[in-house]
Amino acid sequence: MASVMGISAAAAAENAFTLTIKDHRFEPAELRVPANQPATLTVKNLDATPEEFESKSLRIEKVIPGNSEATFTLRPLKAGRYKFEGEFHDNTAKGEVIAE
Ligand SMILES: [Cu+2]
Repeated sequence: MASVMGISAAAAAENAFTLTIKDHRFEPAELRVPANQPATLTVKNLDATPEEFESKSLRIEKVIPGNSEATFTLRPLKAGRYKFEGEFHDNTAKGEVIAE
């Protein structure tokens, strides 16, 4: 993404992040986003089986069918760590959004 920062609609549009699910693991497992800015997060499930992307701290819970994707709006996050997991494979599918 571009290095333009600042709280504006343009910045929000540029704060777009992607996670993939493959073999029931997230890549990257740690996703760094700028604190205090809105962002969008697209989760691409590359596995053939569905996964439920779930994060209490991010207030997201959604089933993503196999070989599909979903896009979420992240509210502006205070600096910190926000865990997420794939509820259907929570022994392997874990990660954190790190707002900084
Ligand atoms: Cu759930």
